[in-house]
Amino acid sequence: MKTELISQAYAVAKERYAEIGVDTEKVLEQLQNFHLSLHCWQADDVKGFEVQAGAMSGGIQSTGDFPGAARNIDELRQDILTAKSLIPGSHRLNLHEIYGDFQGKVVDRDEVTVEYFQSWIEWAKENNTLLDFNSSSFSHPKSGNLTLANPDDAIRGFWVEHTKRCRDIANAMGEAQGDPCIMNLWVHDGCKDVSVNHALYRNLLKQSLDEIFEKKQPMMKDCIEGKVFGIGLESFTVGSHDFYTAYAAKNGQLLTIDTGHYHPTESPADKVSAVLPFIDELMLHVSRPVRWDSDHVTIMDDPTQDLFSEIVRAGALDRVHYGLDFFDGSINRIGAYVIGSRAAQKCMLRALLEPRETISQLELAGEGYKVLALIEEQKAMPWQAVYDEFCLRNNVPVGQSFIQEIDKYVAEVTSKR
Ligand code: RNT
Ligand code: ZN
Repeated sequence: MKTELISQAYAVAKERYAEIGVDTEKVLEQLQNFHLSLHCWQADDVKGFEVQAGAMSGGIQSTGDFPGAARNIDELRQDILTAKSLIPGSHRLNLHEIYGDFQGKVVDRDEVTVEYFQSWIEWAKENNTLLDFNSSSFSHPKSGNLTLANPDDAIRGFWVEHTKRCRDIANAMGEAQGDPCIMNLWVHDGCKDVSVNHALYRNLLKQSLDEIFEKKQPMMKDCIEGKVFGIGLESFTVGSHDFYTAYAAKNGQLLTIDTGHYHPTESPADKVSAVLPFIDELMLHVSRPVRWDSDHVTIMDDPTQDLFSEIVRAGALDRVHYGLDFFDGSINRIGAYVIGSRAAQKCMLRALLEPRETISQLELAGEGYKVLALIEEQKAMPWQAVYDEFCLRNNVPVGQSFIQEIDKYVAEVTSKR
């Protein structure tokens, strides 16, 4: 694409937005400061690098076996750097515990220490990347249906120990990078069928969380993620959205909103202003549920747009951490990262370009049709020219031209795996 054309289109867009009181230069600056946390697990279908790794479990599933998945830590790092080179801006990397550098050793989850993440810390530093972290309670012989809510003390204790150790690792990452590492806690605990022990399981989960969060960890932040159900655990989820919202509000954790974790007609976007008066910060897991929590690649759909618009409208940009959480094994995985990340950025860009103040005043003045008119008009404003300019300024391919870069990477790298 010709650079002059992009610049000309941007110049026109800048004028058009200036007419409605929006400063695109300021918005471009805001977009530059909008950092996604790229999830490492799209690169290998959530397998990780444990020597003793078994089958995937815990109610989640990655479907498809598109060739070229990362098979080891070096391939995964190379894939992440390639994806990052095609996404404008600077972004964090979100690791799961099972992605440690175990160096051929069997390290059980209750034995993990920061030593196995030292090479990640160094890699991140060399590549100017900040790290986030997750405890991993799935895909393990002790995962079963219940982990932190297990009435068997030995199993519950095992997962409490794992999660405590993960917090130590996250804190060490935070210290090393001079920026708090955000650690997400999600467990699949639930029941496949009717059960009479819901209260028992929830009290056990609360007890486990109390034990886990007892230790103060100044360089990490804890976030907790609920969901509706997992595969094979359809009837009951111990860590539901209500459970974690109440826990986070009472105890000061961050709440994770995964866009695939609600009932199909429930709006994740609507949670933002509902919980922010009580919860200081949110973590997002931006994904795309198709009929269930399928974790399809994020696109610019209405739910994603609504979510980012609600954050901007709530003035909460700096109270939210922007994690991605999709894993599609049926398409090129680098392509998945690039499409999903760019879609999230475009939604954020459109949210930032909205003439909020004007629309807000009209709404307060009771000018209903004008509010609707302006919101409708925004959809056809030249936001795309602003995004192209953003790519150009960040030296990444503009528009669809990232496709040929991925083709090249396939030819040179992933097709040889
Ligand atoms: C599962 C949760 C969880 C996982 C990752 C791998 O439903 O969304 O966040 O996807 O931790
Ligand atoms: Zn999630």
